[in-house]
Amino acid sequence: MIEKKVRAYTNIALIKYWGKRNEEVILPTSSSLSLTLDAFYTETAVSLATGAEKDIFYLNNTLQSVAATEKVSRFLNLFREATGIQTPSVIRSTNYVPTSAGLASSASGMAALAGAANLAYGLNLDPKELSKYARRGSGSATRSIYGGFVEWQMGTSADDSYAVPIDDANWDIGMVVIVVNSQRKAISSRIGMKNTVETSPFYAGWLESTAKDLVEIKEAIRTRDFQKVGEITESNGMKMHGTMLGANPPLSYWEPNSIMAMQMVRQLRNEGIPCYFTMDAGPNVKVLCRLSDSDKIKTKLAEIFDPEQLIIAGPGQALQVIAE
Ligand code: 2P0
Repeated sequence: MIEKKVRAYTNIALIKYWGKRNEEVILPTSSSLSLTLDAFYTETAVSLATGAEKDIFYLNNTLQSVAATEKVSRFLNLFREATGIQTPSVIRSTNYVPTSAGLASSASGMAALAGAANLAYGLNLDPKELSKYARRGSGSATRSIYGGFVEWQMGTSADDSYAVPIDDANWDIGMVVIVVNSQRKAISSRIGMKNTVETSPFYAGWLESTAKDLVEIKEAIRTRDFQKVGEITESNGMKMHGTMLGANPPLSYWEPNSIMAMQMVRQLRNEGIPCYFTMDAGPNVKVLCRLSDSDKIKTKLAEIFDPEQLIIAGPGQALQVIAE
């Protein structure tokens, strides 16, 4: 039998998602926009296991704990409820992330799982519906259904909060990812964003400002204005981190080398290479650049960082089905 796997690429937000208005079905407080990347992806196969009592979950060829399997099972329950097929599954998932980058994200993982479960349980969801399912696993996974630039529209309810492809990003754009630290972060983004929404006095300002950034970046993408896309990206990411500094207790994911990395990006800009940084819920720094400048940028960054900490990524594609 040919087993079908689904591959989903991860994405990095240029306009960030940082907060939920509904935690149960994962509805965000604002819309967000990302670039799907080709260098990091997850491949997952789900096969119905008639006769098994529970789901069996292998990640990178290793049988996973009860807790990790339950998280996957809760997600697969959405597909079982929708189809009435109660059969458990064997889930085999592999993260393709360059050497210990610490970037194995829930975005590609949950998107690939949604795609594989869609095949196994025969739901036949189209990409829009699939992005709603992926959303229930992890907010950022909503966007990994599509390639290039993708918007996750916050919507008004669980029915209209999904991703929309904006542009295939096929115009000399990419990222250099600086792996400052590949360890698991101490505070998950789920907890970090909840705390920020509940306690940061800056949060109202963030919501107002990020809505404007989204409108402007979409226009900049439409006109392929790289500088504008970069400036908005850098500013939006820093504002998100600003909301965390205002939380109680204050939260920061930065490390000394994160600041060093941002300083080097500014320096590269001063030297005439257009590039802009963004950071997520961790110390790693992602540099948005012209893909054609990425080797030059990597060489410069390698003056301080180990080349193994520097990963070049181009635009990634939409979720795809591949036969084993
Ligand atoms: C983003 N992040 O837009 C933002 C920016 C991190 C910082 O989405 O709770 O793992 O599963 O919905 O998607 C990371 O949060 O959180 C994230 P859940 P998720 O990419």
